Amino acid sequence: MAKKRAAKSTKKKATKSTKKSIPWGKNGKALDGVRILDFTHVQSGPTCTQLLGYMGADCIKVERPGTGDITRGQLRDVKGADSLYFTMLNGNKRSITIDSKHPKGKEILERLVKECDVLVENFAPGTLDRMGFTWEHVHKLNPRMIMASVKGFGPGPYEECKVYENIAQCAGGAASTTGFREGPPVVTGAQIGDSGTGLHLALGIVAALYQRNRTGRGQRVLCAMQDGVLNLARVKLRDQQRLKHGPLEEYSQFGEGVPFGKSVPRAGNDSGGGQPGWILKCKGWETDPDAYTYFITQAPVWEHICDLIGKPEWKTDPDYAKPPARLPRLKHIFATIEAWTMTKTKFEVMDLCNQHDIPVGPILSMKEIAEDQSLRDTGTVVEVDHPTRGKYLTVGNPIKLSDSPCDVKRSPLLGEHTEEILTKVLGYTRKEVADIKSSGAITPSEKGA
Ligand code: CAO
Repeated sequence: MAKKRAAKSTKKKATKSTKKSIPWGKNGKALDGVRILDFTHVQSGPTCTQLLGYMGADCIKVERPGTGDITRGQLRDVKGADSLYFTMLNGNKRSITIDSKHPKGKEILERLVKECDVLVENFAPGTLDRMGFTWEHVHKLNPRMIMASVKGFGPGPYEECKVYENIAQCAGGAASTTGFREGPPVVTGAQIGDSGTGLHLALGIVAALYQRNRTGRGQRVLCAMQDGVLNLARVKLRDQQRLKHGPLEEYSQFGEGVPFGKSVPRAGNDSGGGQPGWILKCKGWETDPDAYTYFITQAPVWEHICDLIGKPEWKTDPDYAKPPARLPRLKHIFATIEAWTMTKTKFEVMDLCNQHDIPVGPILSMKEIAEDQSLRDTGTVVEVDHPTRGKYLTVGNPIKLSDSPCDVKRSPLLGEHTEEILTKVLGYTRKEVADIKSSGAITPSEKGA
C-alpha cells in the first residue's frame, strides 16, 4: 500500500510541478507524501524526525502508553505540562500510544510498518530486535521501508553501549580538542552528538528515499553518534596529521613557544582556520558575562584593522605587516586589539568593523537570541501555542527551502492522535478501536507497569 500511495503521490507531484501558475511556496512541501514511523525518543532521533516534519513528512510518533517519551517529564518548568525539552524536539508530529510489548500493540505496529515509508529509531542497541522488529522482519513486511537508526557507536568493540550526548562528544574527538590547554577537556553546549547526528540521519533518509525512486526498495541507514561528532571535528583530524610535519603555527601556543605533544591540543578560542581569531572583551565585560566579541585578523583587511585600532605603523612594520610575521606575536596583537574593543560595546565593534569588512561577531546570549527580531522574521525562532503550557519558543527549520516553506506546529499531547491514526491511517473500525482500547495495547496497564 505504501508503494501505491508513494507512486500515486509522485505522479501527482510531477503533474503539479509542471504547472507554472502555482506560485512559489504554494505547491505543497518537499516531503509531502512521505510517512514516518517515528519510534524515536530523547533528543537525537526526535531532532531528525522534527526536521523531516518541518519539510512536510507526516511523522507518527509512537510512544509508550502512560509515560511517553521520557523527556515529556524531564526538566519540567510548568507543573503538569510537557517540558520544553520535549516540546522543542517534537513539533510537526502526531502522537500515538502503543505498548510495543503487547501482542495487539505489535499487530498495530506491523500495520504501521506497512503504511509508512521510513522507520526512525534510536533505542539502545538490541531494543528494537527484542521487540521483534528486526531489519529482516521489517523488510519482509514492507520491502520499500527505509529503516533509520541512531546508535552511539558503529560496529566494533563499543557497539552494544548506550550513549548520551556528552559521551559522543568525548568519543568523537570534540572534547579532547575543546577548552584551554591548561585545563581539562570541555564539552560544548551545542548538541553536536544528539542534534548533530539527527541531522546526519535526516540526510541519510532523504538520500535513501531518493535511491528508492530508482530501485524500488528500502535500505538501512545508520548514523553512529561517534561518527557524526568526528565528521564535525574533522578539522582536528586534519591537524593531527599535520602535526607529523611540524608545529601548528596558527595555534597560539606556537607563538607562545609552548611545544606540541603527540596529539592535537586544546586550542582555546583560536580560530582553527587559516585566519587567526580570538574572543576579546568589550565595554561592560566586568558585569556582563557576554560582553565579548570574536575578532578575526583576516589578512586582506589587516590594514583597516591597524587604522581602526590606532596602530597605522603596523601596516609597514616588518614584524606585523605580513601574516607569517604576525603568527608568533598573536598574543600581543590580540591584547592590543582588545584594548580598543574594551572601549566599545560588542555591537559598536560589529558596526565599526563591518564598515571595513573586518569579520567580527558579538557573543550573543540566549536572552539576546530569544529576543532577536531578525531570527523571528526568518522563522528560525518561532513562538507556538500549546494547550497545556501556553506559548513557548522553539527553533524552526534552519534549512530554508524556497518552494517548501515551513509551518512550525506545536508538539502533540501524549496519544493525541491515537484514534485518528488507528482509524484514518490503519483503517480500524470504531468497534475494533474499542476492542484495542480494552485490550490494554494503547493504554497504560492497570498494574502501572
Ligand atoms: N512500549 C513498550 N516498551 C517500550 C516502548 C513502547 N512503546 N518504547 C520503548 N520501550 C521499552 C524498550 O523496549 C526498552 O525495553 P527493554 O530494555 O526491556 O528492551 C525500554 O523501553 C528502554 O528503551 P532504551 O533501552 O532505548 O532506553 P534507555 O532509557 O535504557 O536508554 C538511551 C536510553 C538514549 C541511552 C538509549 O536508547 C541509546 O543508547 N540510544 C541510542 C543512542 C542515542 O540515541 N543516544 C542519544 C539519546 S539523546 O541524548
